Amino acid sequence: MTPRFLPFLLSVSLCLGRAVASPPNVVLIYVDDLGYGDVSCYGAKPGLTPNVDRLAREGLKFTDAHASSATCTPSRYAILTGEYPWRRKGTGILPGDASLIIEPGRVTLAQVFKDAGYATAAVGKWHLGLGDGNLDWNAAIKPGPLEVGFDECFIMPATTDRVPCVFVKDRAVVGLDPADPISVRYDRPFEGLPTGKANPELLRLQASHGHDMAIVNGVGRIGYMKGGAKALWRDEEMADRFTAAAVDFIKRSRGQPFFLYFATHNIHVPRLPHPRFLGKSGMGTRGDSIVELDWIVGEVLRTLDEAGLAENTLVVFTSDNGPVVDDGYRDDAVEKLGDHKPAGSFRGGKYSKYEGGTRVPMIVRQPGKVAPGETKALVTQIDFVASLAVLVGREGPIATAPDSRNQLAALLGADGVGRESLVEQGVGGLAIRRGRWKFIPASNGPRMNKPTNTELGNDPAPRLYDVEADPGETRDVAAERPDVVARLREELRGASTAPLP
Ligand code: NG6
Ligand code: CA
Repeated sequence: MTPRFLPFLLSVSLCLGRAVASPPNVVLIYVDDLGYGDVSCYGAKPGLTPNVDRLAREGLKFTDAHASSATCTPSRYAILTGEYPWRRKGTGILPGDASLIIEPGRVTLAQVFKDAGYATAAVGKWHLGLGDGNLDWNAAIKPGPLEVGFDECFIMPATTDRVPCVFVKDRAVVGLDPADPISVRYDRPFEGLPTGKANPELLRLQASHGHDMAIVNGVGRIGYMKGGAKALWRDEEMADRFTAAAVDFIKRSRGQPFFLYFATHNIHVPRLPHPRFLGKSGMGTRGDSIVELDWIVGEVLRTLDEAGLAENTLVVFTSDNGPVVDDGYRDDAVEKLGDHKPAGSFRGGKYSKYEGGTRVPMIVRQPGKVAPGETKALVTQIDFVASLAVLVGREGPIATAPDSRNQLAALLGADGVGRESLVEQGVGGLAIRRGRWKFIPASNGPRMNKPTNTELGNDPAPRLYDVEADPGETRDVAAERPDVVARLREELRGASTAPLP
């Protein structure tokens, strides 16, 4: 090679080096209560979810991906911190007036991106608490998402069925009239205001269990609130509002790397999709909420296409816990379920230690980077922090994410095995997966979550299942394989009692 070519070659290779090293934008679509079998590409009836199916066609579909837990707050804590939630007190399902449970300054998933120069935003469901005690909803709402790595947010504080039923943008309630301040509490009603319990005649959606406190938009909620009339959300518009915020962030962030945490309120109860989706699924409002969710996914994909960002954006689609049919309202979900199987072939669902509790749909797409297909790799959302840190070029371990491991190769499809083992959290305890084995220790907890009619996986005898041969966890093989039982019992004990860093 003659020396005069060197500068040219050097600049080409530097350019290529930069192009190869240039990390993609990341859009994480985090769905609420979507079960393994709830979308067509995972076994629901054809045509229900064309946009999610497109994602699966163009991306990598996981068949053994897990949320950390079978309910919302702990799974969200895990995906954002990289720490198993059961290591900390206070990480169960939070009321809407709870304080923030992620310590400000921690290296969260959002902070990883922020430190790498990304613009970061949280849109949709939060449910990780806000403030640090006695929060005044009429003043600056902090600490919150902006103190744990997000540049901006447009969120609902807790769940669709918990007060306060308002949107929070950055640190303020959207549309709040100072002359009509908001008060929120969970311990007793506000005098003079109707409740679902005292005034069921005011409800347009009856509760099947709980949900009998404040009445907002004719729907009984959990918790009590007063004031803020102009700021109250309208349930039927929530998908449009959140989608508009997500689309706006993507469009504004074009030209710089960005991370969008888009946590949909679909398909949690109360299921009140926009009227344009009513009747579209033929499965009642739970199915219609899935159709609305699919529209949301379509809007995100369309925005990326139109902005020319599809190639350089890693889209991750997954859910915070397994499915539930009746979660507290008399919508028509049970009656109209038909032969739809929300948890696919898995046992249990939301709240449960069986696979239906944490095994969720997960699709990863980046055209040209992630080869389309299907993978059996065992993966967990807890590993997003460490894995995506590697994606954006961060070096060194993250001390506050002790359970998060670099599984980037599995997430991008290069490694078809993934983790050797992971811990699953149901209501009332833990279970462990190692390869094909699933061990559930003995537990005297209730067998059923009665109101939702879900098997919890609590059993006075320890159980062992071969989930490869028997995905439905129907045949206990503990007596046949005492060696595996002993090994997994020990491993779970070790993992759950390991000292905190
Ligand atoms: C339960 C609620 C349920 C749902 C759940 C949290 C009752 C009877 N049940 O306590 O409706 O809100 O909490 O769901 O109130 S999660 O997906 O946010 O974890
Ligand atoms: Ca949930």
